[in-house]
Amino acid sequence: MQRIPHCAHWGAFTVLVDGGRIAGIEPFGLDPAPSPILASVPDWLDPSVRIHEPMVREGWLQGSRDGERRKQRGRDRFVAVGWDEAARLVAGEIDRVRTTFGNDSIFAGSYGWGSAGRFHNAQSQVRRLMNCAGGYTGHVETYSVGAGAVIMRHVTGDDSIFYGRASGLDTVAEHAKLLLVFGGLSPRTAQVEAGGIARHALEDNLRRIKASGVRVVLVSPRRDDIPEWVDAEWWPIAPNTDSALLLALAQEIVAAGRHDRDFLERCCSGADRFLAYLGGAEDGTAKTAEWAQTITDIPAPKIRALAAEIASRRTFITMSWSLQRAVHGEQPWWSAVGLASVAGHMGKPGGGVTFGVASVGGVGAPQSLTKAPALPQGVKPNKSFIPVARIADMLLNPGQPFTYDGGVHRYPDARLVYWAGGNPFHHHQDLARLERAWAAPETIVVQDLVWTPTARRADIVLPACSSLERNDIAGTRRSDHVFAMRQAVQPLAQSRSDFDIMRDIAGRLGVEAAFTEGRDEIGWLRHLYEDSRTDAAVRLDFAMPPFETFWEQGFVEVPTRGHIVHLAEFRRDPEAHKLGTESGRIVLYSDKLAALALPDCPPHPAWIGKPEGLRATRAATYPFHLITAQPEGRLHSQLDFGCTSRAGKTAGRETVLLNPIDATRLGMVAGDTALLHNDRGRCLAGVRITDDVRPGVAVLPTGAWHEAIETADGSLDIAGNPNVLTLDVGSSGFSQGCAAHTCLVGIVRYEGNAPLPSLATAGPV
Ligand SMILES: Nc1nc2c(c(=O)[nH]1)N[C@H]1C(S)=C(S)[C@@H](COP(=O)(O)OP(=O)(O)OC[C@H]3O[C@@H](n4cnc5c(=O)[nH]c(N)nc54)[C@H](O)[C@@H]3O)O[C@H]1N2
Ligand SMILES: Nc1nc2c(c(=O)[nH]1)N[C@H]1C(S)=C(S)[C@@H](COP(=O)(O)OP(=O)(O)OC[C@H]3O[C@@H](n4cnc5c(=O)[nH]c(N)nc54)[C@H](O)[C@@H]3O)O[C@H]1N2
Ligand SMILES: [Mo]
Repeated sequence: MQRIPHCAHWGAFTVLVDGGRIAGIEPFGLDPAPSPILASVPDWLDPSVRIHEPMVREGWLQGSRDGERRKQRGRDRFVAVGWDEAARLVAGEIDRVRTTFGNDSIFAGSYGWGSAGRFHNAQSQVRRLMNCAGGYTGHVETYSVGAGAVIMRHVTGDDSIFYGRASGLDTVAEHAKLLLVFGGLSPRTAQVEAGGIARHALEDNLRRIKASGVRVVLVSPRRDDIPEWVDAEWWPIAPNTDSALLLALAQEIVAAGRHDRDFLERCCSGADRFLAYLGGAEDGTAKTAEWAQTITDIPAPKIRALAAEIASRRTFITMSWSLQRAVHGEQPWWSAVGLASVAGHMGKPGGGVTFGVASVGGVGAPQSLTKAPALPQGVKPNKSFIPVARIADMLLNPGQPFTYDGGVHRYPDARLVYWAGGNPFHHHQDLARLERAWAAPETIVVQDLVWTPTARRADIVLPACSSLERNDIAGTRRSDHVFAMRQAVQPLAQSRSDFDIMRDIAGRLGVEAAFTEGRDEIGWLRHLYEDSRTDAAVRLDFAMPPFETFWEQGFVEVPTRGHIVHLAEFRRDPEAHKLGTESGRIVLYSDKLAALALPDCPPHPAWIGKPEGLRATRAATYPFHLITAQPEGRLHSQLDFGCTSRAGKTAGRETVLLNPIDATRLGMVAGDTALLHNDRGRCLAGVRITDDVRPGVAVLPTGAWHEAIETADGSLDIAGNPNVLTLDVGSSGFSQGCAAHTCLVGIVRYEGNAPLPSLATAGPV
């Protein structure tokens, strides 16, 4: 029996290999709470879902770039062509498009999580190749934190408050009296970290917080967003209305004369304008507790009492990334900074705001001080980009202007799309719209392990092998270990590693030497590791072992920075520690935003009504607010066919959570099939009934492999992918982030006889 060290986004583990086959998986010994998803890892090798050989769509081969034939994507047959022909075709398309239309016409943003391996990281590999080949259109920002990231760089100056370098949970148990949780602190999401995680520490931290008697209030449409044993008080807020609650808490503190005048004066800019807005100077409405009650469903007396508590006790606010994945997603985050500034908690131990604690496992956990291994993507020779979630907009509107972060830019005319390691036909909103947009490019290349809905809609499909079938290295700034990901088994069928695929294409474009820099796989791993090791030695005087030792033992621990008190130095001396904002201070009113005069992103934190929400007129037709949370038993759409993902399904389809009151009203019982619908699409889901979800809210996790059938009433997704229902608009004209959580649907009991999705009937059991 061989023991092979390896790592996934949900944790490190040892693969037990016997006679070339996987006999078992053992979680990393130091992990106090290993992720259950580890059990699904061997399912990557299931041949029934894998792409075995390079394939080309028949209609593309026959008609190449013919407009009508492009609409056949997803319906045509595929023809096996072998690697030589596939690589020749792909290199030929890259060369044709760059020569005829210019490199801007190659879209290779290629968003997606791929595997934990930092070398074979598919999107880095694609971009490195494209940079060698003259450039490409890429993307900026992420689906995770589109709106929040853009606004926070203007409010607190950088990424630290939302990417893990702000105050963590470790400071809460020691110093805080009140913990306000907006969204959640859930082991469900914390089990994952991009690039792997050594120790899942959330539950240990929560136990400490509970033991030290910190009062915890959970503001969320779901009670199960925090473990039950934490005994949090649950405030079942109407989704997308948190900024109204936060503004009212701030206003009540101001009205009681208990705001921290010194902090607002010394450390913030524009506080007077913000406070004037709270008091009603702008629109005649003071943002009182009574005002917020009508928007949030939270009773006014509770809001006023909480405001008094915040003013008198050290309060830590955590806010999930989810809250900003919405229309006007800037506002809940900016309002939280506004509240914590008014209360004067920013920069105090156990006080202030951190975004994304437990959204991924590494935020709120100790941060690595070393340079995490990463494949250099090279220098991008051209500037063309889109905000990541504007993909369908780009394809539908070539040459048209869009706004982003205060600038005006133009969408390129994308003729070639190259996607590796991502699954837009799970991750993007309003999939029917994406489907229409998808007919625009002349050629679409998809490089993946498995026949995802995106691979099925490609012209050229390149089979990558899984991380288990190659060597790689894992590690991130949000973890305290670097892990070896050693090859456990041989690549399945004709699949190749991402690097081998790219190297072949690079060779045909005449840029192999620049692409590989003369290194092979192990040469690169050694190089990336040595890069981190040298950095640790020079900068930190920390000795990481030589590559051979690391590779043999499978992991190395790196030094971390614990107990961060974010903005502490700034608070002490704001002049000496200026923030990277327009004023050098925390921005509560932005002159930059005022000059832009955007209708959907005002110059201070504000409540703005939403196009879809429980109070919107549209709710008369579509009465349920749909929350598309991250799935418990898988990572996005990865391993949807795996055992832990399947365990969460209901009779083969994704499970929707409904409150008992709603279920009774709809005449539904557990195990029924629900039809979720709106004017964008329809999908089926199996019903689970729980009072952990507030009335009026339905929760359908993301990631079920989109599978549509045509019915008399139009297209119907039979797997339960919620993105046939979600709204594809930018969070605002400022940030252009993903707004998936702003979505209303109707729900009825499904009486038809739609088939089960293919994954329910094939694959491993
Ligand atoms: N409605 C709604 N939609 C959402 C969200 C939401 O909250 N609500 N959340 C959004 C967020 S935050 C995110 S991050 C996105 C996630 O969206 P994605 O990152 O696109 O989702 P994944 O399923 O992780 O896609 C990764 C793909 O990489 C493939 N893969 C795995 N390993 C390898 C490899 O080694 N090589 C190659 N070439 N491929 C590999 C997998 O098979 C899979 O198809 O979804 C977004 N979509
Ligand atoms: N198991 C698992 N873990 C994951 C992932 C995965 O696919 N699977 N994906 C990872 C990725 S890429 C990301 S970006 C993170 C995302 O991390 P998050 O964005 O934090 O995760 P979500 O599950 O989208 O949302 C968390 C909770 O926020 C609550 N919520 C939603 N809308 C609102 C609102 O308007 N107000 C309030 N108060 N609460 C709201 C919902 O009840 C939801 O359960 O998760 C990561 N972790
Ligand atoms: Mo994400």
